[in-house]
Amino acid sequence: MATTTHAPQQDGATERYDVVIIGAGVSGMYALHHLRGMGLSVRAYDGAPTVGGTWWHNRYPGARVDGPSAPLYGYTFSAELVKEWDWTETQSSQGEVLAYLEHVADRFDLRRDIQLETWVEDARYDEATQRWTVDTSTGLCVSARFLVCAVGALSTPNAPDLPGIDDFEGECVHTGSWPQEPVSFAGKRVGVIGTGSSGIQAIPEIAKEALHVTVFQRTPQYTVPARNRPLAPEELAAVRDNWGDVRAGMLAPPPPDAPLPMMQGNGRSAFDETPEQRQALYEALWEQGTLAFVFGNYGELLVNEEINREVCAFLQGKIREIVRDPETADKLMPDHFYGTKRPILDDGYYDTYNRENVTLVDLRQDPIEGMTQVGVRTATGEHPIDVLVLATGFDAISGSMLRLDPRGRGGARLKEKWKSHFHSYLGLMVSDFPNLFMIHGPGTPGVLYLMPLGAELETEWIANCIRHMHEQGMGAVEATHEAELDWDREVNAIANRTLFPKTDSWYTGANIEGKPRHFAVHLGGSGYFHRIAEIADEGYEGLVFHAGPPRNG
Ligand code: N01
Repeated sequence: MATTTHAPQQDGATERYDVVIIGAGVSGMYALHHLRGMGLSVRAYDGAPTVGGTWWHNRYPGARVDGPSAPLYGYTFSAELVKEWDWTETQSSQGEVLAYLEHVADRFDLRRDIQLETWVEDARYDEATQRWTVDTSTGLCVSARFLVCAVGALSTPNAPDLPGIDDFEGECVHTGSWPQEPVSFAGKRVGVIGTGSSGIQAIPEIAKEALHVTVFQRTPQYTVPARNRPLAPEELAAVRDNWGDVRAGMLAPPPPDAPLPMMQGNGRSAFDETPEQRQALYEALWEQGTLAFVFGNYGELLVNEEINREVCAFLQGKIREIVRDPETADKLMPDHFYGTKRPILDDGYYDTYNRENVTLVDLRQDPIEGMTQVGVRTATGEHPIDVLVLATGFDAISGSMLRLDPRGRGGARLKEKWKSHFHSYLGLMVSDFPNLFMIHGPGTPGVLYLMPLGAELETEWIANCIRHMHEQGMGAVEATHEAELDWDREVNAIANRTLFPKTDSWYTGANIEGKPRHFAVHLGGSGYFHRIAEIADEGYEGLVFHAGPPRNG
């Protein structure tokens, strides 16, 4: 099904495609594969020197996935791919995930339609031609009927504004844009700002190599042992031999009586068990490690304050057990509801504070005042360092779309539209931005579902919408304002039944100064995908289709 042409056409300086995809990470790669498979002419652009997106940029020591690699952190669309890729650990390292994505790029011949080291600098819609024009950092200007933004939910690094940073004579690196050359910590004094997933993975690894590590912690975090280990061949075989059932299980709708669709828990109610039975479960889950601590827990975990507090107390007890110095243990004590910031897995994080070469600075007591030539200055004095590691996270979910700041109908700017709220319809489309689709945008389950599978399902929805337009002879599609408001109500209604909005986190935008504060993740789990499929089946309620395409469009 080609609406324009399979091969790009030259139109002056402008190449023309049916679809331009921004980003060649997990989502962009699948979007390219799937949309190209429909017969559309598709071109993907990425600023990095290779495919992989997040898995290229986040090469800090200790980076690895936190779900089971097989089958959860891989594509599901090809049973052959599942059969031929041998994951070696239960939670793959960054290097292994990147190698997998490189393999996928070769296996499905994606590279011929991906232009790397090409940053999309501007994207604007022309209502008369119903096309997007895209300018890139290489000077190339292309035109496409559809713009698919696979820009990543966690790909715009957030770097704190540190007074005096330009005077600092040491090295400064960010976990989310790690240098291509290896960073050596041997014999060096290292400062790490940030104790989210990235910091908690990196700190124990850096501490093994560095002369000294000073951790600057603003918010203490709960973390549970990752218990990563080699994947046994029979475990991989069990996934492969039952692939149909495994995939169907991943797609199954949540039970209607689940306390929270995205987290059904172990099927037992905490209130049907004695306090002793509950403690025994927490202990068993701690021993098991992995995200089983969340998903094998009671379904009430993320919706009931009393049960959540009990789990917090259990984890706080673990911190006191592990960390020998009581003052350090006090500083490490989190006080938010467990799971309302992204749950974290670690390999020896709390134990790292028992090392002689690690110091913890509690920024709530002793805030950073700025950088000097030789280190970090806090209220109580100077901490000399040679390397500063910023593990300070991302302008998440909406940040990369805002950085792109596309211009929709009549020059409408996304930054302006999203000044106080990240409105979207289904998390896939934005009113006033016809023919623009997002993958893992605000209003999708995004980061709270299986990212590769979510990308596949969102792409397939987008593909079906494009097919529908083609069949109906339509040239443009966009969401209505009313549909966006309704979607927002739906996202909020689910979130407000949970403890998530009670905590400052990057889910709510609270990690970025001045960012609108609201919870922008759909907590429907697999139910979200059933919901959007239903909307498509019932005739795309909430979308407006405009006739077209115009002649020569
Ligand atoms: O980022 P974060 P991340 N001064 O935002 C602190 C995914 N991921 O890169 O909590 C001082 O979680 C900030 O403090 P606070 C995963 O979804 C997955 O670690 O805002 N401190 C916090 O401690 C994850 O959730 C994997 O008060 C400052 C830290 O920096 C997401 O990416 C691995 C500061 C940032 O934590 C983001 O994780 C890694 C400042 N000015 C990442 N600004 C796996 O799959 C920020 N902080 C395992």
